[in-house]
Amino acid sequence: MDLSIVIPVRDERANVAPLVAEIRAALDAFLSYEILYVDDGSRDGTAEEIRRLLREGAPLRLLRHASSCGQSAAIRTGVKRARAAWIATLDGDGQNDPADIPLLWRLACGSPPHPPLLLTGEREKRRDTWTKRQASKIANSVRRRLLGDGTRDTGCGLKLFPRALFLDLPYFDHMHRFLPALVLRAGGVVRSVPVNHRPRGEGISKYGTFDRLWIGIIDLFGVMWLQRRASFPVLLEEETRGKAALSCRSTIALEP
Ligand SMILES: Nc1nc2c(ncn2[C@@H]2O[C@H](COP(=O)(O)OP(=O)(O)O)[C@@H](O)[C@H]2O)c(=O)[nH]1
Ligand SMILES: [Mg+2]
Repeated sequence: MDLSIVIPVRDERANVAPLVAEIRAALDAFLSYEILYVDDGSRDGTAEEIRRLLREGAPLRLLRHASSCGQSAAIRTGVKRARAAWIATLDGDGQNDPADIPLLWRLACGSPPHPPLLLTGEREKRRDTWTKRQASKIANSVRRRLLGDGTRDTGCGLKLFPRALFLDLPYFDHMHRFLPALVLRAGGVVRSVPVNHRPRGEGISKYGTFDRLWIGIIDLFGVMWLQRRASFPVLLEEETRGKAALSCRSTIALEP
């Protein structure tokens, strides 16, 4: 299998079938993949809808949290259970366009395995309310300046990365919005790719403007602290019994 597509959802029942149809249309002839829906305590019948599609033979897996633990937790659950070495994440409300995945996949395939690569979507034309766009603009520019992660838009749900890279990153609530800084900290490289953005399908946003802003400030200081405390040794050698000596590099070590 080439790719695991991880979709965190809370109360997105009406958006599941259209998104799955779009993913199939974009990827069926292109690569082998699975779709992991991570349902995070939905109360609107999202899980039932995923089960219905599963019964119809869609290439789906359903993972459910016992109660709502947040978007980052859902992404991590999906990545942990994924079967492919590469992960794509997508929002479950239809704002990301699955037709962008082949482009990201081609870029990933054309890149060397080291240093590991995070491809992150950059929403060129945001299809959100004016307030959300302004709040996001301010948050993105403060974050970029303080973290120096060179990424204009970290909030896009569409990303592609190696599973092993993600699992090596420090985990905390809302960490999915700091992936570029965390990947750079781990010695990886980050490339932003312009992608399509669309209005939300059905339902309402799960985030207010200000709840994310306040917690985002705390997270920002947390990530700055992590950046200052980073230390990744380059593994030069591993000697075992006998004379076999292996010289290799840690998969995500910084070049000296
Ligand atoms: N698993 C999980 N997913 C969430 C949660 N909050 C939001 N999401 C999902 O994350 C994606 C982005 O959320 P959304 O409400 O569209 O945020 P917005 O696009 O910034 O308004 C959607 O797929 C949501 O279903 C949550 O608490 N848990
Ligand atoms: Mg959305």
